[in-house]
Amino acid sequence: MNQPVMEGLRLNVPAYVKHQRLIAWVAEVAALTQAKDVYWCDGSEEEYDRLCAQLVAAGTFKKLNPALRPNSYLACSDPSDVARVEDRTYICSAKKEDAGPTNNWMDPAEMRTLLQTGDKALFKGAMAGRTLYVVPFSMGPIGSPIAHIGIELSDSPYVAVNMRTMTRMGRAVLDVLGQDGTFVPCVHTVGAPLQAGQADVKWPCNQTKYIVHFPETREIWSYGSGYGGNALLGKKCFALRIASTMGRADSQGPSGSPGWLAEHMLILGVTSPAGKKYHFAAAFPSACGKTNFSMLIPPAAFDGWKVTTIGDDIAWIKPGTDGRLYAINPEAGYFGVAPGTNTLTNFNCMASLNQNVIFTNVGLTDDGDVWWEGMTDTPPAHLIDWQGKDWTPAIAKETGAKAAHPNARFTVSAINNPALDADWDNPAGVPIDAFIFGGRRSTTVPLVTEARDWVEGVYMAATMGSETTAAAAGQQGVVRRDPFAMLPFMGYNMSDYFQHWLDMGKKLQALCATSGAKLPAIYCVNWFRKGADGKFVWPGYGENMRVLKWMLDRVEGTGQGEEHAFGVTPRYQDINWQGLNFSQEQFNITTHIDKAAWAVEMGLHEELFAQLAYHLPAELPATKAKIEARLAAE
Ligand code: SAT
Ligand code: MN
Repeated sequence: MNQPVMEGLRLNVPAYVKHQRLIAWVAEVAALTQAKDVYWCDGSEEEYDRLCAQLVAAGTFKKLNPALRPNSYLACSDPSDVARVEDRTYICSAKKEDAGPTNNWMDPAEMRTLLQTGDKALFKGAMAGRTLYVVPFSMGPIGSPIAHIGIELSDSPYVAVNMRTMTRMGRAVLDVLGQDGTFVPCVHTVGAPLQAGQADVKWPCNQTKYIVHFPETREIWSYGSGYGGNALLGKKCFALRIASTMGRADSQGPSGSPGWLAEHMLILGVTSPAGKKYHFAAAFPSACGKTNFSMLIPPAAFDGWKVTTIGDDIAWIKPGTDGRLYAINPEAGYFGVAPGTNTLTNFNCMASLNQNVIFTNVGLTDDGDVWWEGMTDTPPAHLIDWQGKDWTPAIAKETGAKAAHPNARFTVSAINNPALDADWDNPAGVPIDAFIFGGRRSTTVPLVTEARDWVEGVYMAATMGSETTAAAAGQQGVVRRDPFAMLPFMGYNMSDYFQHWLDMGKKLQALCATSGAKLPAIYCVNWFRKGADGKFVWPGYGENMRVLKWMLDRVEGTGQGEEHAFGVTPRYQDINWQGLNFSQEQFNITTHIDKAAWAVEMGLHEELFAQLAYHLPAELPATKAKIEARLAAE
């Protein structure tokens, strides 16, 4: 039966859908949520245009001036729905300790009562009056052995069109799924049912929000938000939280597989003038410049060097039999932060945004284009801000009103990026030469430090701190520990994750011993140190190439540096300064190790380890003791 009919609701199953379990699940969710009808996304351009036109008619989208920004739209969200909600995000593993102390946890049975089965279950009737969109998507190239399929059932057409850009979405995915393929079920509702005759609002959502993961059954249920990582479930929910549990589970199975890693990392390629290609994977917390770093343009002094983008946010990393780690970008688009992006900070990104873009929460200029803080030196004389209010530079000065929300975003396909790497879509992935871990720290942490070995690198990543940003709801600018930049995205116990990294290191080392390959080097960076005047000392952006080059010299065994308590840092003369006026004194500010600040920092590492004591690998406190002994001796 391909067209089951439920009370007043046709499932509208296309003839090409052969997966009975999928159809039964769609029917079940449609019945639970009382969706008005069901629409199966085929992923075509025609469909995208139609859904966008529908969003324009509903007032969710404004079509931008086609002469200035062809085929592009602006969505402005409800002011309460502008970022990920970490305090509403749950890992509902059967055992609390498997979620660990860094995640919110609720007993899965209790959560299911709350969401699905209880008298007042939130999903009951949640899609009334709305269409349920079936969004089949592949994380990774369709049909690739490293890709995984998800199906998102959402009552948000905004989600459907964003998913088309951010993932490989549509009919081709269902073709691969066939009659019985495995998929991660993702259910999403904005939580705003419509009564008969009730008019819709431009951005439906609910004050109550739940972003829920059931790791054992690999399910995602998201309620109440239409925004970003809360609603585009392929991204943080699947590609990080669920995928991280999948990668570790693989290492525990009978196959003897070392498992794999799902990381909050950009992936970039660097090609030398001689044509030698290197790959970096770099983890930074949200809104700390991953997109900019992944699209970096080297300064003029690095003539002949080229940086290319494989991914800007997420990496799935698998060991090869040669002991090298191969990374793919599971996504197909960028959901990047708009404010601060301009032709100087990220030329390639600005070029990517010329057409076929969905902007969310930026300002609308009088000629029907977009603007955000930092886009141009001179702001437009007037615009409509992201909250629909008149905005002028004078108003901004007086009230502090922003044209764009600080977490305003663009959604754009990877293929728009002029710096896209030729291997970005290669199912085999790219071999990683070095990992970079970077927090946003105005003090304490030096510009760049190389770990002396894998364990020291894992220690650096595990103890990383960063000042909070607008990407998550809550207070900003507060330093918190953000291990591996994964704090909000870990799908299981953080200490077990540290162990997985350490175990992986050991297994890779054994493989490398046979193949002659080298383990990736590990670096810790901080672009964000401030001087006494409160300004950033390091110029960042394209100038980060100078730091990348030092890392490559180290990888090649030619780069020099100075050993200190935490690892190896370049001396002033070890970096190529050609074309940049950056004094030894400025450099010292970015690299200075303040003993008192580090005593405080080590206390914070201690606090983190106390919090993560359950299953904390012994190597980490042992590394800490070594660092402390070195600090005391210096
Ligand atoms: O909202 S998202 O999770 O997609 C973006 C981010 O916080 O990194
Ligand atoms: Mn991110």
